[in-house]
Amino acid sequence: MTETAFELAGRRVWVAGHRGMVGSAIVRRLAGEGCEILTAGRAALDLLRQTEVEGWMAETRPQAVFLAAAKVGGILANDTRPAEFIYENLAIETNIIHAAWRTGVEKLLFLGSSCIYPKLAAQPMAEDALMTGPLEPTNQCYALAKIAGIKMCQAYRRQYGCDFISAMPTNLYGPGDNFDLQSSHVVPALIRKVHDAKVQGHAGVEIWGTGNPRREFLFVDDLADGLVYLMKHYSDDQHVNVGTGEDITIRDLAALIAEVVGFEGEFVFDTGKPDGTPRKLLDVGLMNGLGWQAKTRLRDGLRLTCDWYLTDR
Ligand code: GFB
Repeated sequence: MTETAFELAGRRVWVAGHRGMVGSAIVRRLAGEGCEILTAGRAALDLLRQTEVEGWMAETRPQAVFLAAAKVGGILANDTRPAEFIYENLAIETNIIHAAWRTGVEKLLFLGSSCIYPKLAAQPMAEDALMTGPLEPTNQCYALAKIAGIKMCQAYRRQYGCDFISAMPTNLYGPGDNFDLQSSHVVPALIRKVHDAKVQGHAGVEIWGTGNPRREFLFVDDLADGLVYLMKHYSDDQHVNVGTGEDITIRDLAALIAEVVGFEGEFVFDTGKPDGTPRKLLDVGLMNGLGWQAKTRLRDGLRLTCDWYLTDR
């Protein structure tokens, strides 16, 4: 770890994946940093094509990169489309990390996910739980791609001296999330289902699985703040967990969303759908020790996300 701050002011900073929930939050967070923000839309740059990525980076010469571009989705999308998740994530990270080395990027931050840890890892999950046991089957293709990304950053640091770091966020939610019921994560899915039930006067809302799994939820603008903090203050090959350090059952999450939305009906559990990992709670001791903590309470973040869904989507 180095204490030396990496200044963003005056630098060209590429946010790869700027249209996604995480990328757009990073762009919002960078607005006050005095840097030049670079973005590339899909029509201009296909991240799955190595020569395009190398050509674009050689031309635009980013000095720092937030690698937030990824194929992401909820439990069902991961379980039913594993080829897309392994191929697209491996291709995107390989293309960008390799081109970052070739074009002399000064600092790169790669984003993973808490699903890199073993299905039955001891809770809360510290960074050293990586590769200590079998992965959760519903998302192992995504997890393997993300583990490869961490290893690439470590390898390029070791062999070439690149200042490439990795952050592992817990489950995320917030403005800009995907509200499609087949491919989304649980928070946007339940906001949409609960809101629709309220408006249409339905008495029940369906929840996948048993409602017993526990998850930790981080508001995406908190994540963006943590990522900028790491970019400026952290330089090491150890990946860093980013979360709140608190978790909740899916059943209680649903009740909280119902409260925020103002829905008074019942929840019905579809146990034909997978639960996934029984519990995913990150040990955030390393990140807290670096001087950063999440700020947004779950209830407040859910309110902001509902507002965005109803007004800005
Ligand atoms: O958010 P989610 O899809 O992600 O599901 P994972 C979390 C839990 O909520 C699971 C339950 O136990 C789901 O069965 N759930 C209940 C629902 N109702 C719903 C619903 O309507 N929609 C959804 N989507 N879930 C993903 C991974 O796992 O999380 C990825 O597949 C990634 O790889 C991501 O790590 C953060 O936490 O289960």
